Amino acid sequence: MKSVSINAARLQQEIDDLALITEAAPPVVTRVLFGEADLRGRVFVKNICREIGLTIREDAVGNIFARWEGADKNLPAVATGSHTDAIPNAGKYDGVVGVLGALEAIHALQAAGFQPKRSIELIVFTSEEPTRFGIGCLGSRLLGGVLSLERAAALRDRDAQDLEFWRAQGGCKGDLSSVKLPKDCYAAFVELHIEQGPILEAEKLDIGVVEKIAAPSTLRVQLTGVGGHAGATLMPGRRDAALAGAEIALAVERAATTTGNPDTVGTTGIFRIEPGAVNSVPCQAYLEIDLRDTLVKTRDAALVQIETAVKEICGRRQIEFTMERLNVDPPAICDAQTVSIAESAARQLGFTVKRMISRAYHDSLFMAQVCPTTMIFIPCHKGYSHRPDEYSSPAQIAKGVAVLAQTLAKLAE
Ligand code: HGY
Ligand code: MN
Ligand code: MN
Repeated sequence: MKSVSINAARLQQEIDDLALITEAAPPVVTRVLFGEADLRGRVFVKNICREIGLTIREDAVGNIFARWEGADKNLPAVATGSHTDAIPNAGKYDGVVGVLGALEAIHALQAAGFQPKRSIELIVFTSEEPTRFGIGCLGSRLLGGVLSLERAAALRDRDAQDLEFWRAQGGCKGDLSSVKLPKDCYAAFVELHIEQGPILEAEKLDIGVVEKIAAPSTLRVQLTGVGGHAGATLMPGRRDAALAGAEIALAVERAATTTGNPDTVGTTGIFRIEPGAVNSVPCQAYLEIDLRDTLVKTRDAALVQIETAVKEICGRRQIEFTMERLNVDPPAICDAQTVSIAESAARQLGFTVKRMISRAYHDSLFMAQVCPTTMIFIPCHKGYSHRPDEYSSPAQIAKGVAVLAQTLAKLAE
């Protein structure tokens, strides 16, 4: 095989072009599940897959599979991939580096004359972000059989639309029961992703290899108080839903900062109040709470502390509430052998590398329940992510792609 050369300029152009497919005004990137921008983004990626001769299929929830056939079709393939959906007010690299970068890695291996024994398959996962239904990794959860078909059928977006409605919008065919992957369908899965944290940049390192992915959970709380005229409703006896929500948001912060584990993080990322008129006492509040941790024990203790606080606050303020755990997931432990293959690839390429924990969740969290999995991280500026000034340089991205290409070649030979 000739030496593998990554076309950083071509890849950057593709990243920049995809970033222009957005629901918002560039440079803001937003592509929510099966919305118009998400659908155009999928077409954009599939066109590149076709240009490099990959065979494409889509499953019943819209996960896209693009395969480079290996010499031995009977062997489990090697998979790589990530997501192209993006939360509101996002940047252009989260997920995209792992999709377009994987295509560039495959393109470069083809150009170098590499002939894979095992097929290499790109997966573009449906709805890695939680924006549509409140739960992240919808596509990889169903691939891994982690989300029951009943739970999937019960999902509703903020307009009470269900998954069937959005599957139809996405042109998905087939029954959801066909999505779950058979055990050992893949020999390994490797995801390239920006770190979404400051460590690699701060330590001036080229590459991170992920050994563990933190345990995420999401709590949905609906609060109902009593509305009224802001001027005519005196303070005593008010049942203000927003103030109950405010106390709950502070209880989330308190729970996350008192576990004794610095890796516990809690965020009230969604906080909507109704009717949203300055001169009207809020009668409704809706919160979505994101709680994560590298340790299940402290994550679960913090979750119970928050739920207890919700009950106490609503009792004291005479606020009715409903509370639902949308997801409470275990952490993922990455496969030691796959980790060391990726780490050796980085070293053989002369890059500096460290093993690390991913505090962000990814589709790898669920692919780790399907097959041996690891992730390759590249630095991102000041760790910024989920904001438009998210940034990794073409050189940093090219190093990640080169390590991915070398890792895929090793796994597929
Ligand atoms: O929220 C996360 O960790 C991921 O970026 N969706
Ligand atoms: Mn993200
Ligand atoms: Mn991501």
